[in-house]
Amino acid sequence: MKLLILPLLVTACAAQFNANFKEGRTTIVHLFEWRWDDIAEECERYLGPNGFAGVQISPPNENVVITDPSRPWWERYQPISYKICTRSGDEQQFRDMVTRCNNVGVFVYADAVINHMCGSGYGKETTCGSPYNAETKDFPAVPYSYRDFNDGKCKNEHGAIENYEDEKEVRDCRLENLLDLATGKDYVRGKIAEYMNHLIDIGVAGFRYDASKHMWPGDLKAISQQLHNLNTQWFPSGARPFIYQEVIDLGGEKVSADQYLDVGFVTEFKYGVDLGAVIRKLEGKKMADLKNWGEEWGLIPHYRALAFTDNHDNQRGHGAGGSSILTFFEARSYKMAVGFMLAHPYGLTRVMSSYSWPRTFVDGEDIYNWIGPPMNPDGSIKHVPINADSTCGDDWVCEHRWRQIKNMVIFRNTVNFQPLTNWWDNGGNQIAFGRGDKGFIVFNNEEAGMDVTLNTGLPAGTYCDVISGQKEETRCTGIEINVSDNGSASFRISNLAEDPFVAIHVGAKL
Ligand code: QV4
Ligand code: CA
Repeated sequence: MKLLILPLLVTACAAQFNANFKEGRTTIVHLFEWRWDDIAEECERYLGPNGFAGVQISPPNENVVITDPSRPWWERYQPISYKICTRSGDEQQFRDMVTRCNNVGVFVYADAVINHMCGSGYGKETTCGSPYNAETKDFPAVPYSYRDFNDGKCKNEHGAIENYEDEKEVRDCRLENLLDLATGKDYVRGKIAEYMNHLIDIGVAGFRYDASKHMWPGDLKAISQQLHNLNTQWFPSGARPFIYQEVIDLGGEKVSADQYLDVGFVTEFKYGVDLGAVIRKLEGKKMADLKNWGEEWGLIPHYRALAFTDNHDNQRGHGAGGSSILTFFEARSYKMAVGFMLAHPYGLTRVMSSYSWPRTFVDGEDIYNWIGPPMNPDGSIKHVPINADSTCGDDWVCEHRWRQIKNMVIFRNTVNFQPLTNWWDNGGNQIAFGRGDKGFIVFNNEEAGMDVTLNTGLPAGTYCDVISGQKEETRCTGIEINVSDNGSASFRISNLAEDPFVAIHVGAKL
């Protein structure tokens, strides 16, 4: 009997770390601030056909309306209730999106803002008209009352987190003065689980737990255990919601990412900070140093890591990351960083899809980092127009539609489960590596040209470089690379190239 139980336990405990991706898919795209109807369209016309595994969506629950400044993106991180009712759409549009995305194998990961409700000092308007009173801590649409907040537990006189060295303060006081939910209370845990179960029953595959650093791991575990199995219309019976927790840990704080590893995956913020520094060549860092990229750089275990180059916070100076973070504003370097991330075996990858704003630094601070998504005069979020050349219109950046990034998502799918092989570097900023016998990538981040013959590990043949072009029917619209019988190939990459890196894989073999 004992023998029988062991395998069941193993599968049960491993289940919460399973992203539930469709076979052969690997990468989540964060369609930041997109409307539900546009996401449904994007799943069917682009994400499904190009092998994206999932979409992270902005918080779907009712939030406060902030008019000063005018509709900042961060108003969606100030919940009023758990009604599915925001500028992205209502519950019907949400259901339609989840169904249409699931039907094409692109699963939905919801941004769950469960540590807190709103801050104080904003007007009475909300995205769904629910009444609330931040001063008396009344949220009748949940309902929550003053009894459901941590103020009694917070030991400092202001009620807001001041000392990040005190792990009790970090969890039990208010982040940015946002009303801190008593996630230790059964009633509050029950309301949060009820909200997430509503989303799970609609078809959602998992959650980003927002501000996890500010909740006790035990509370998160207790809440997660109350979650339903996934909807069997799209997922195998017994499938568990995938959890990835936002914990900003660049080291040196009492609260660290490893305290959360048995609850679920954890966002690895060091990834974008360190990779950005290498590609920007800060403090003498060079790409050859990436030979041991991963846990040896102090990153969390790869089998629990949500890897990303930038996110909606640190692309605009919020949260952690600082000046080394690469974003779409530094497009050439950004594509190299995203290309490296998608080629390297470390972690579960998420790519950012942004909207642009007039970034303006005054005394080192971007004074427009609050600007929200493209907006109509009535305050609604604009639809995402798709241009004839498949880029997005208005201020939507759509990095996920950039040929180099989309093709590297396909590269990652093609080389999935293959080890890192055939590492080569010139001791400086020229590197190359393969993924078994499925793919190979070469970077030239030097100020000089590159002309080398390398062992790719790939079968002989002619390959299309998926960075300078792509395979369309039987032809290559970019550079062709000939791999000889012994697996070697020559790579010539000018340092003046539009994108100074080359990637080939067996799916792009002519
Ligand atoms: C400030 C002061 C308060 C004061 C208040 C008066 O801090 O003391 O009482 O003004 O109005 C917004 C404002 C902020 C304001 C706060 C409360 O920017 O100035 O407080 O509202 O009114 C996003 C933004 C925040 C924003 C928040 C809520 O980044 O600026 O605060 O939404 O609208 C840490 C955490 C990490 C967090 C990161 C940003 O460990 O978890 O900070 N990241 C996540 C999300 C992030 C979001 C939150 C958490 C909060 O990724 O987008 O913050 O849900 O590192
Ligand atoms: Ca808290």
